[in-house]
Amino acid sequence: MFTVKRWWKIYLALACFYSSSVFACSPDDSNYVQENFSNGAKWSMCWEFDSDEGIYLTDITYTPPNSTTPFRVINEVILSQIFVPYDNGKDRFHDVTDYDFGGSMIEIKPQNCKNGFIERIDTLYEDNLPSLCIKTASDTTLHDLTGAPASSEYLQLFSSHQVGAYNYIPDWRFYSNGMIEFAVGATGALQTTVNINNNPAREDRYRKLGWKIGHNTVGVSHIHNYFWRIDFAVGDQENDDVFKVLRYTKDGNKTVENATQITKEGRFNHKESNFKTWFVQENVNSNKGYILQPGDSGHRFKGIKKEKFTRNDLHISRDIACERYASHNKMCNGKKQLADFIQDNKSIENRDFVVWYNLTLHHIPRGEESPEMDIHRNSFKLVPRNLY
Ligand SMILES: [Cu+2]
Repeated sequence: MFTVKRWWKIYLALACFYSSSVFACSPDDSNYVQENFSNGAKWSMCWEFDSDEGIYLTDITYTPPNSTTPFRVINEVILSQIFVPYDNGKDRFHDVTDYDFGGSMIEIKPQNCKNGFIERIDTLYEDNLPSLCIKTASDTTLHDLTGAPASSEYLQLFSSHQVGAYNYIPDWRFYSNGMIEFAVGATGALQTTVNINNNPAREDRYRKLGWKIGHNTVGVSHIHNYFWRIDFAVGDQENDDVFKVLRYTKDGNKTVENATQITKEGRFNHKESNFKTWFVQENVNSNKGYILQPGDSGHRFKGIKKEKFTRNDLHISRDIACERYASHNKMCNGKKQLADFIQDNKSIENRDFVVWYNLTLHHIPRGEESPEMDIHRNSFKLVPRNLY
């Protein structure tokens, strides 16, 4: 067993260190979270609430084991859209911007947040709603070199959003080894089901669009596209971060790394054949940074003509505040979707940039998911490199 010291609010001398002009989020703030782990590492951040995206996180820093210096990683990360087009071609939901994703937060009960703390939030419809669980957990399946049991601890923040029949669970995890995992789980009930009225022709038609989940019902297949907007600030300064594409290519019997620095806004795709991944580096002279390790990337949904924001796995753009949502973005000089934010000739060198990453899940309903659905969870990881 491990003991994790929990410091929700710290009013110590450290405050002046953290609350310098660089850090907008201070230990004095009621939305400040800090977790100290048994290996000596720490994570700290602030959470915020918005009626569209719900919970988002700012000022995320990691202090490696055996260090007393917090290393800044991310200025702000938000869930910037959940786009759910159905295989019937008609239903196309933009859940974050169009369905009050933040306002649809529901109460988290203590049994869902064991060993944790539930923050109360004023949503559009309810004041003081206990709806953000902040807790620590541990992966105890690890073993060390000698085979002795070991564990990896993590800080977890999650909320639950009732959107139609679905419950979406944005889940943010920060591990004691410096790794980050961003995820969305989906549970609740299937949204679109069709009664086939014992009509064989109708059954035939709908079976092609989904799966028979009951005597007289077909669940319509659909895609969950999750988008995150990550404003990195690796190592304090946000304007000197460097973005690189890492490719691992064959050189005879060997596999060698090829790193290419990206200097302009752009669109990128994951490619399994060369283990392609991405690296956000502290600055040109530093080897410290975070690798974006793709998750659930076996398939990509490409939408119809007007859904250009679905065409790529990752985008980079300058950090422009009103460019916030991957689709149905409002009031931003006519820029309505991610594809509008990217201009190939715009330099990101020595500028603050944001990374947009998205995942696709083709959800084919099963009888086992009715009337209640197991959680399906999609995630990706940010993995530290050369931090300690
Ligand atoms: Cu689904």
